[in-house]
Amino acid sequence: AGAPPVDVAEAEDFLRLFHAENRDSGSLQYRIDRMRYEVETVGTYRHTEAELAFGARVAWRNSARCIGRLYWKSLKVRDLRDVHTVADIAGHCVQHLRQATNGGKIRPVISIFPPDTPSRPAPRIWNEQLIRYAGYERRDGSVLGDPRYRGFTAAVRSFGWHPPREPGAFDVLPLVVETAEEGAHMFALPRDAISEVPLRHPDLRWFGALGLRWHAVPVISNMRLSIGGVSYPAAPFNGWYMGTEIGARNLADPGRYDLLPVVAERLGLDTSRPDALWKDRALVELTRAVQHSFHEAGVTITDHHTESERFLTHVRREEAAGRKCPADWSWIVPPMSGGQTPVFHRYYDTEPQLPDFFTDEDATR
Ligand code: HEM
Ligand code: NRG
Repeated sequence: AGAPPVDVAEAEDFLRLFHAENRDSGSLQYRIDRMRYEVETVGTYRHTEAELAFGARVAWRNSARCIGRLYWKSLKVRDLRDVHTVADIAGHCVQHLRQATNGGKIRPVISIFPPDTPSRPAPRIWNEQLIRYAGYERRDGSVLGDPRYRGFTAAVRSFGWHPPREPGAFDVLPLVVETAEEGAHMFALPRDAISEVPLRHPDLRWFGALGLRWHAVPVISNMRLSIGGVSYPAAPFNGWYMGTEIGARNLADPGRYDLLPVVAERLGLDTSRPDALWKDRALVELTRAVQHSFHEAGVTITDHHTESERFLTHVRREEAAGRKCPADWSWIVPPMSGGQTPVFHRYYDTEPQLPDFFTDEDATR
């Protein structure tokens, strides 16, 4: 079924915001009247290109969990509202990867596919990110690869996806794109659209032999972009990584690659007592390896000290512009050395603002 009719009050709030921040955009009253007429007749309205780009940038600006918002105005917006077939959508996701990767000098990009409307439901991308690694559950319950994606991996396998002949810890999963007209279809990403960084440590020679790697660009593809009452469920976006996301979470969390015991052992640490802080020491070396390797590979990455400073600059700028900046402390504070970053030592506005990104239930669940 299609979407419920657009909430006119929310649409009006958005158009007022757009006009307040874009003084040269013509008559507000005329725009509101036209929107109302469209919603009355077809239950939705079409954003202008300028409204769409502004809406996406402001959704980033309002993302309370994002520490990287200083550069919200620089988001490159791809208007793909007229792309409807699963094959074309998948093709544009591949193009997104190439444009965003940009040979390592990563550009923040969002690709906006058709919205949910009463007459036509929006396409959906099942993947949480365009590039993610398979997790293969073994008979004994242990997992090869990323345990976070063992459910998704099982789902695409039952759909007919075959893992490589020799399954590994970093096998890129296929894309799954679904439309009402065509159903769900699977697409392998071309190898040359996937940029990855092999991980080495600046001083520990043995580190490279662990065979670790990570993909260069995080493209979140399962969040719904909401602009002025219109929902865009397929709107993959990316910035670049902060090293802790990979080194202190993806590779370290017990429910993910769980590598701290491995690294600590190679470091020769006493892992028998928590108060020896072996986890903390392993975390630092793992995250140093991430920062170092991305840097050496010429792939944009930031660190939690730099990004915390930038974020507070962003908060100050927003205040100077007379706006509230919603922020969720528990997501903004980095997962290591929190107290050493300035974002730790204060509170934030928590009142959500629109437009924003939302996480809906996985299409696979
Ligand atoms: C979350 C950094 C760009 C929207 C985050 C997180 C970090 C981060 C560290 C927390 C992730 C976690 O703990 O799992 C950055 C950096 C960027 C960037 C360094 C570089 C430019 C963007 C862009 C958008 C965006 C371009 C959207 C247009 C979000 C959203 C979340 C988030 C919606 C919350 C994700 C969730 O709920 O799972 N970001 N970000 N970010 N970011 Fe950014
Ligand atoms: N922690 C996730 C990515 C979440 C968003 N982080 C960003 N977003 N940097 C991970 O893959 O580790 N971004 O748009 O750049």
